[in-house]
Amino acid sequence: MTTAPSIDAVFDLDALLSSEELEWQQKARAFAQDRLLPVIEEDFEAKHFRREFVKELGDLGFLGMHLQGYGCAGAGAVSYGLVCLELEAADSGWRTFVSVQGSLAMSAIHKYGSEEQKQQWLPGMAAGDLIGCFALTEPQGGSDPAGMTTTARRDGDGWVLDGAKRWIGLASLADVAVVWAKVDDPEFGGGDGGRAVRGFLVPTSTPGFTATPIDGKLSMRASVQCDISLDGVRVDGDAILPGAKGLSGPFGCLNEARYGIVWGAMGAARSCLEAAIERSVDREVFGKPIGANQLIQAKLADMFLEVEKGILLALHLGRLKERGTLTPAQISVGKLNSVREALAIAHEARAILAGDGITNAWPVMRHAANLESVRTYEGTDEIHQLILGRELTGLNAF
Ligand code: TGC
Repeated sequence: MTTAPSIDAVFDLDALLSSEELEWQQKARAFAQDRLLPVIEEDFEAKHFRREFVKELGDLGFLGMHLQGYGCAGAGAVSYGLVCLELEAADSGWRTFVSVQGSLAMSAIHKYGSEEQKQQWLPGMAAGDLIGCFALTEPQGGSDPAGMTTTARRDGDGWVLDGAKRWIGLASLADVAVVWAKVDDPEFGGGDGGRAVRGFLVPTSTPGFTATPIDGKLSMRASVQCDISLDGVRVDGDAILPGAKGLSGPFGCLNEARYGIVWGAMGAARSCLEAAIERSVDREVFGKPIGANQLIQAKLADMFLEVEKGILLALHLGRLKERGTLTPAQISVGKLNSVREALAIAHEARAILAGDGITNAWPVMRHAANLESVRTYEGTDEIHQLILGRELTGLNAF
């Protein structure tokens, strides 16, 4: 816990939020402080994902909280963003869990599923009784989903899925996987490039479905990312998501997850800034606190500017989302800026903490390591630069 003055008091962002939004934020902040922070360093060290927290997150209403009906809270986009910010201030792994469950897996079912599919999966997922994962990225890379090689072959009334996915969050713990694959049947878009991409709801107990946690990660150690093997996985005909036709299906879910990152990364940044301020006040070198030096104050001021600008940008995007006008290019502005600035802040904070900054006595190195994953998933910096480049020039440079 910081003993330095709260940065919240300097720049009164609360004045821009409704009482309902502030309540969601306070609930998430309390969960982060009471449940996550006491154990997160130990879990990061031990590579341990605390499954029991999933139910608690469900009880708090955080899972699929921006969705309507089916046991979901139906909260606004800004409320959801604030929850992402507070969870990621503790650890990116827990914001990632909420994103994968709510923004990816549940959003896919909510946006594109049949009524039966929604009834079957969403209430249990909202409650934290069931876990979902989102299987899009493949071993050769995640930037070009149009090039996926996973296939879904028509087999009588059903489908048979074959292929491999990689970096799939929570897959080894999940009950259901939203698997994106290219279909062969022309009636479903087969043979038409990106339009042949369709989503399938695959219970993870289906024979031929195997999820293996990826070991050796130096980032996101308190959460689980997996390789998935799909080896002749047979599902019924009604496993296909009827409303997702082509790549716009998975991209529509990525928009949701990227939006959460815009907020979440600023939580990690805020945590790093708070650590840097605290240490600046209580560490004395040359007979005075290091924070009394102009060079340190200049760094803190610059870090503070980027945290506050990043949150204001997130808030602007959230208001656009609530109006229904938020575009993919605007989300790219936020994802690119938030993660880039959060990483820069983490690095600057690490330097201010000097040697202590590389230890787990402070959260900074853990945030920096986690943010390397956040920078890479849901569209790398370079992908978002190119999305913006295309927006600005009308020219496709992919
Ligand atoms: P493009 O030709 O631009 O578009 C193809 C179709 O998709 C539509 N579309 C979108 N729809 C909704 N939202 C968006 N953001 C969309 N972007 C494109 C587009 O309108 C078109 O629709 P239609 O109906 O005309 O066919 O496709 P492209 O192949 O040129 O796209 C290029 C690019 C680079 C923008 C795209 O491929 C991209 O965004 N790549 C990055 C993908 C990415 O973020 N991958 C990482 C995923 S992270 C992950 O899988 C792990 S989940 C987290 C976890 O489990 O922990």
